[in-house]
Amino acid sequence: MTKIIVLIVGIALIGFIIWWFFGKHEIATGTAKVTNNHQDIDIEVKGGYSPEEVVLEHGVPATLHFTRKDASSCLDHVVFSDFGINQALPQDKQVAVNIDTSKPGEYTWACGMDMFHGKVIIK
Ligand SMILES: [Cu+2]
Repeated sequence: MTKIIVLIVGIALIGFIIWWFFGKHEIATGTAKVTNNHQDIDIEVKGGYSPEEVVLEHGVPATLHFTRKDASSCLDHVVFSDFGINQALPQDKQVAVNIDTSKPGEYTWACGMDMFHGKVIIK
């Protein structure tokens, strides 16, 4: 009996590992809303970024509104190295980060310790 249980647990564990490494992990993508030649999108910061991929329109001034709901100090800064931005995110406060959309491309952002990441895609 014990052998069967060990076998089942073993198979379940292998299945989990395969799923973890090879399964498709969906990335939440959000598209900014454009109103009066300005685009805005809200990003929740809680154990990561949601959405963690943001699509912006090229040439339209953009603002990302970050709200940190996570108490961990890990996420208390957001860094856009391509734009020279290092913005503090006080907990439960919405913080606006303006993004220069003049050049199409992909730009990543990260937490202050470079552990959590997100991406801005300017099309
Ligand atoms: Cu961090």
